[in-house]
Amino acid sequence: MSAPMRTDEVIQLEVQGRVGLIRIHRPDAMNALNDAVMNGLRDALDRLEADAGIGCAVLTGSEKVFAAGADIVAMQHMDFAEAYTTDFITRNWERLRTFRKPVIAAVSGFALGGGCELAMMCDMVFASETARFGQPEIKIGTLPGAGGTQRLPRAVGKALAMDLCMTGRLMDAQEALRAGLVSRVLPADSLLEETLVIAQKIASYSLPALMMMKETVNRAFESPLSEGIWFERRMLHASFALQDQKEGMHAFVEKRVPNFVHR
Ligand code: CO8
Repeated sequence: MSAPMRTDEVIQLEVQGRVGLIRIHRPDAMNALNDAVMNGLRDALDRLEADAGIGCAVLTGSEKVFAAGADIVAMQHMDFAEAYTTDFITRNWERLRTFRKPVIAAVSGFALGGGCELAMMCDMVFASETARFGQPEIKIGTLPGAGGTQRLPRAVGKALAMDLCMTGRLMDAQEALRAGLVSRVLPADSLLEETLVIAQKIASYSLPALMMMKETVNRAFESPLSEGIWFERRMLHASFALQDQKEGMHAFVEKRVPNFVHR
């Protein structure tokens, strides 16, 4: 692993080749998400987005916990006026949603409440065998507030989303895999290593093609099928303007490895 681009108390960012690894690090509070974490995450994502040498990001926590949700200690006295006027959540929690490069959540241990929501904002979730997902906000008298009621039903269907949100129960990695919340379950001791290998593979592909693909897949959640298909077609046509498309197809025909230049 190369020298860290940035390390601070709660968010650690390091670069390995074309991959940026972001680690949430609040071990004393189960990686609970507060302004410092979310501002640090925003800064790290800004940095990776601006760096043309980065093709993929990985977001992770520790082996024990990805993130146990929003910081309950920090939220306990917040009243409506403060939450509303300061635009709690929206003001700094959603940078991940607008990040345009591929991002993988590598989840080990608990991903609860805002932690589960953060994972769901990523393009893919890889889970270790120890991962536990849940939206337990009901147990503390509230409800998900960072997209949980919207992304969870889209990922796992209404019945299971209601079950998880209304009972607050946790879902293990295998159930999350069956339900479609995660795409892979990996051994706990090699989760990060294997995720980074996959991230490097993704980052070796044409960055503009990946970005166009991400934008197009996300359209599936924002538009009717015919609109989504139309958008996909236009993006496909647009990809023919990329140097990387010419290189990729020529390399295939010439039976050689393509040399993508990310243009
Ligand atoms: N916030 C703050 N501190 C936390 C949090 C949290 N979410 N989770 C754990 N901690 C702290 C504990 O208080 C404890 O601190 P201390 O050592 O000082 O007592 C330390 O982390 C270790 O926690 P536990 O002793 O509880 O560890 P366990 O291994 O026994 O349990 C759990 C681990 C299961 C993860 C447990 O800590 C837990 O249930 N945490 C809370 C999970 C939760 O309810 N998450 C949802 C939070 S709300 C949310 O995310 C919604 C956001 C949107 C809100 C919108 C409002 C408008």
